[in-house]
Amino acid sequence: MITENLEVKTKNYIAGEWQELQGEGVSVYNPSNTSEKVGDMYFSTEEQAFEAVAAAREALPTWKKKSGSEKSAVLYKMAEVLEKSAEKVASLASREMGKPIGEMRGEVMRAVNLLRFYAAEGIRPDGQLIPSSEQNVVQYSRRVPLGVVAIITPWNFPVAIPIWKIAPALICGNTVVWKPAEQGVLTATLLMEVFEEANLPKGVLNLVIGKGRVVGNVLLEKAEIDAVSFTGSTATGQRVAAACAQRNIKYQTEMGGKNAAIVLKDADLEKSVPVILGGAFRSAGQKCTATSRMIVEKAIYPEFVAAIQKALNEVVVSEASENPYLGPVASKSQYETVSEYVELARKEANVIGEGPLKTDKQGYFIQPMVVDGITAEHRLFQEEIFGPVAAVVQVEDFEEAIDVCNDSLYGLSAAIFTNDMNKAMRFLDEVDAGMVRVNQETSGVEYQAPFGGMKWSSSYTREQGQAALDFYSQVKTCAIKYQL
Ligand code: UN1
Repeated sequence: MITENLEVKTKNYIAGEWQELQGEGVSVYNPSNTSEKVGDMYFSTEEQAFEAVAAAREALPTWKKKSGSEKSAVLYKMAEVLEKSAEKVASLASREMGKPIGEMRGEVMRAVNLLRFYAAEGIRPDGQLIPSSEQNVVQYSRRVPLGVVAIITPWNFPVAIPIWKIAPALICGNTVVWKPAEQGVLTATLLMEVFEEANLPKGVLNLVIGKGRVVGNVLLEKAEIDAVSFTGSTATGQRVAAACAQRNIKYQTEMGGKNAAIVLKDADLEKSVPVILGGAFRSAGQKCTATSRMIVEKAIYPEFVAAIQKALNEVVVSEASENPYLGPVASKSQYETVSEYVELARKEANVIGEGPLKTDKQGYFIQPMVVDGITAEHRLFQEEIFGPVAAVVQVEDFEEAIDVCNDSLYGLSAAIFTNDMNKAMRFLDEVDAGMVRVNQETSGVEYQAPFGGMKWSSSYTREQGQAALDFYSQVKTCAIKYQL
């Protein structure tokens, strides 16, 4: 068992067996303290990716025949063992990708709850009785599995996102090949060790660690899989969609966002601003649901700016282990990408405020920043930054706020801050986003509700809640004539 603070090493888990990885390793350092080594990543070859798919294929006939309650029992057990190891998983994940430990604990508990939610689906109805137009015919529809599902997950929720894909995939009777993102592979290896204790049947859940261009490529282009669920960048999502469409296999892509918070003139700024900044900056803004645009009615603009400045001074940026409001970004490459936007902001925008940095550790810390003085067409207002940088524009009125909000390639989530019921309802109707909220932050989705975006944010399917069951299954319509 991997124990806290030991350096860990990635391994594959295929057909119920651990597989050591060869080749050149890459050391992983804690983004909160880059002199602390957390572990080593080793990567799979193409052959190993094929082996994982073969294992999942072999396990499929038995797993898909299991009754709902048999599958349910496995998921309940996964929830139990994860809950028991929650602290260990949260601690490693926090050291691997820098999310503050308090948030990481919450994420692990979200995963436990997701496992229980989908475990319960094993004994819920999985079809409908549909009247036939003929006599003496019973007609019904039922969900059946897709087969072998490839699950490709990002690093920003290294525990919750894999689980919100794996749990519904399994309860629907599919077998899984899971490829985590590089910056989450140590956590993935530990999670798999934890799940080993749940006695999953061999080959039902396989972990294959590797590079996108090797393992990802085998899964998308070459191996015999039946579906793909992907969360990550819009550019990669497009490639996933194209590859799957070519092969006519089912896919879902959850991609970027450029989520707006609209602030109307009647908003209670004292209460709203902390909520807006929480949505923008927790997880260092590295959520596809993070607020990165703020659209503010002219009448309260000066008060809004003052409130942002005051609140930003109180934000604590420090190492993830200390449970600050904001930790580092996840990696060197994230640091470099976000820093380019910070430079752009310093050059072309006006910095309203920056949060103070309170650590002496060397890490990938970026002070949260809110800027204005740009138009709604500016790159800072249109491109996904995936870091703690948000931009504000001023609008004349509610109508203009809706237009600016909708003027985006993305449509993942949006929020409005107001007590005006009429405008709040119009916002819910008129904004093109998959998740629309009144007086709540744009991020922090609830696992029991459908989640997904419009426009370039997703492939129109939904994750989580019961909606996930629709993705991980296909419908069969059955009819029996009991008297000819
Ligand atoms: C959340 O806001 O709680 O990758 C979840 C992401 C999203 C999930 C956001 N797919 O950030």
